[in-house]
Amino acid sequence: MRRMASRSNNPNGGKQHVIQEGDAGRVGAVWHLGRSVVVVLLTIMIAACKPAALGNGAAPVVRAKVVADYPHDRDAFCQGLAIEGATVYEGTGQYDRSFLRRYDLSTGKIEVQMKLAPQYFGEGIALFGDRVYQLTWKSRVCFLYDKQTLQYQGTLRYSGEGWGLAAAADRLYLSDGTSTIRVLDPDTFRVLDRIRVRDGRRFVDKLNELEFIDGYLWANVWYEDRIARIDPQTGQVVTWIDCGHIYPAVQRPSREHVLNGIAYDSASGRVYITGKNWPRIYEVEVPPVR
Ligand SMILES: [Ca+2]
Repeated sequence: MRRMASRSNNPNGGKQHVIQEGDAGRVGAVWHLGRSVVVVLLTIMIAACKPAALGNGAAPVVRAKVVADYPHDRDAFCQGLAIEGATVYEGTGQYDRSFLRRYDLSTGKIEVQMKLAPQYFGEGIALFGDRVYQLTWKSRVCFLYDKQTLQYQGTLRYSGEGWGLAAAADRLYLSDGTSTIRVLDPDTFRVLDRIRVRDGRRFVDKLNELEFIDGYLWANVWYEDRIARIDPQTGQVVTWIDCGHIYPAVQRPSREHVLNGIAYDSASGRVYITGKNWPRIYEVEVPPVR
């Protein structure tokens, strides 16, 4: 039995060895598992109970279903995603590596790309009118570009940090890593309102990339594989959308490569998601709000 570990092709021999021994299936062996294995089992049990821990008025969980997938640049540290028809707009982050680019959904071929000056860390983007808006993380400026040429058109200023941005018919929504979403006038960035996002009675923070879809605000949560579908009138999470199976964390080269892109093409009704340095953009179907 002890040789099972060496027969496996898992390069992480140490971890695999512990799991294999615990799987011996003999009652006597259980007493020799040791405290560390018990801790591991307890951790797994607690993790398995996590959705139930959302109880006490918490929103139900639904699962996103992948129906198609498209190329995504593995060097793109996605911070903002917007899609219209066959055209993708993506803003990326990191200092001296931040871009705004427009490319073809099917081929991934870049049509236009603008690089930010090295002192700017790009964040969320949104399409509004004939412009693209691009936030910066800590510089408190939002850059405006022409949607076709991506030529720079101007700058709007805001306080605090910029994380995600989404456009509705007459307003923009801005996240900043807290549980508060600011509602902004698209022309002036004047704050029209603030939404505190709650799941039951619990505030939900680390809200990141945003998209406004069918009257709801969708926000993925930093370092989590789930998307909150939020009622923008009340701030209540009405549904959690589980995306953990789409590009599982164990397949990612870095724990920084999190889900961080939501896009909605209102003409077709299609929803797309991707993440930081993910290999694909996924078109998903999600059950509607009941
Ligand atoms: Ca988006």
